[in-house]
Order: sequence, then structure tokens, then C-alpha cells
Amino acid sequence: MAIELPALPYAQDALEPHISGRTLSFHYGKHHQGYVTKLNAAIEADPALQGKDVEALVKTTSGGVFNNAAQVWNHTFYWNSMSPSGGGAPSGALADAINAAFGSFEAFQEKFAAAAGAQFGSGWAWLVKQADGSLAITTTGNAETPLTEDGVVPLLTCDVWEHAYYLDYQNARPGYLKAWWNLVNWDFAAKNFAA
Ligand code: MN3
Repeated sequence: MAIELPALPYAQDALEPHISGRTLSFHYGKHHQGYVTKLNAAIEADPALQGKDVEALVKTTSGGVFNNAAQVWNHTFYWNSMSPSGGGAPSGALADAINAAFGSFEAFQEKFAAAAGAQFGSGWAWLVKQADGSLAITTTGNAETPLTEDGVVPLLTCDVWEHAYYLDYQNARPGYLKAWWNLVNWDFAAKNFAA
């Protein structure tokens, strides 16, 4: 059974003006689709990969298969980390956990933006729940994902590959990161935190 590209959770131009429909047409329609296509080619060529979902493939493969599987999973997680009605600040238990880990929501935003900005080259910035239940900010290079770390639960991610922002912000990653806060889907993060 082939892996399918999940539908975007909103219209392609719904994240404007922060992320353009043109960016999503390439990022979702070409890049994310491309990872799905390459993953399916690998699955077709190797019976040992068949019958596994994306999460299982991420956790059990390496090399090129891992890169494509992880990029399929990371991008789906990224689309869900944003919403046209997103932004603002978290509430409830997640807000308490952010305050406990980082001091305040503003301090969290500063640390997250600094980490995302400092990730050299292609990669991802994440808010994760660690095995002890506390929160941390991590970054991963290329397709790497905290999904492979035992006991670590990803809550939120921001794609910092240039293809995520180049059409809208050229090389200015900080401009993209600043705009990204207007899109953050705190309901999605809270749901992951509670899981
Ligand atoms: Mn991407």
C-alpha cells in the first residue's frame, strides 16, 4: 500500500500574508509531494519496507529511505503546527509548562527564534516534551527528527530549510521566524502535550 500525501489542513493561500500561497504551492505541492513519491519508489523496490506506516518507517530505516520518510512525517507535522487562526499565546497546562521551562512565554519565543536562527543550513526547530515531562527546544539537521528519540514527544515544529521561506523572505530567516508566530497552532501543541 502506497504512502499518501496528506491533505493540507487549510487552503494553500490561507497562511497569507505570513506565508504565501506561492510558497505553499512549491513547499507542499513539490517538496512534500517529492518526498512522498521517492518514499513510495523505495517501498516498491524493497518488500521489507511494505506494510509500514510513515512513523514506523521513520523509526526503523536509515539513509535515503529515512530521509524521505522523515521529511514526509516532519512536513505533515509542520503543516499542523500552523493554522490561519493561529498565533497568540498558549493557555492552560501547556502555558504553565512553558513558563516553568523558560521563565515566560516571551523568553520561550526568544530562545526558540535564537535556536531556529542558529541552525546552520537545512533543518528544523522543535518544541518537545522530554521523558520527564518538562519542555525543551531542540533543532535537527536536514531530515532528522525527535520522533526517533525514546520518550521525546514533539509538540511543535518550524521548518527552517530555505525552501520554507525563500520566495517570501529570500535569505532573511529572522523575518520568516517573526511572521511564523502569527500562525502557530497552539491547540495542536496542547493536544500533543496532553497525549
Ligand atoms: Mn520543508
